[in-house]
Amino acid sequence: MTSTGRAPLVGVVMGSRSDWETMEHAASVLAELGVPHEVRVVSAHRTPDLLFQYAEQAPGRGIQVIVAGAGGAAHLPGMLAAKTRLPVFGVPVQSKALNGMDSLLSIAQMPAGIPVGTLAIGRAGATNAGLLAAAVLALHDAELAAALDAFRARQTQTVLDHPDPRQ
Ligand code: RP5
Repeated sequence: MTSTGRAPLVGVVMGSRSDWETMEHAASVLAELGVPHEVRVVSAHRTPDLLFQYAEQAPGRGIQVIVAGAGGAAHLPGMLAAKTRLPVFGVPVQSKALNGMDSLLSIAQMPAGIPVGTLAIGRAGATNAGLLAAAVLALHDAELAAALDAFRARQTQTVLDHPDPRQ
């Protein structure tokens, strides 16, 4: 159960606690839209058995979309996708050594047959992964569709209300 008392529909998963600084932006946009979600650290390399268990159990627990962030040799999104047919959106976390190019290529270059929807490196990717997860759920949820439309309208209005970048 989530803090709202509803079963989570989105699993926000990351390879390390150190990814939270990035992945909190996926969680916060889901919270803003009222999407029940859970947040878990599941490492492809340090906790491989937990990864398998998470992917296998997620559909039965009501999870409909997985947002997975990882950095460096970022195998988490791809391995989750290999173990579940739920849609997986991958967020490349910006790594120190290679600025996230390693994460991006690790997540994007999946072999044909096991897709991962890959977002941008870092905060923008995490935010957009949350928005994409919400958009998938909104296909069958009119209230959420309205919340997404309102989010976009607010975003548009904010830009229109501040046309001068010096102010
Ligand atoms: C990856 O290794 C994680 O996703 C993280 O981005 C990176 C570094 O992890 P820590 O060493 O900070 O735990 O598995």
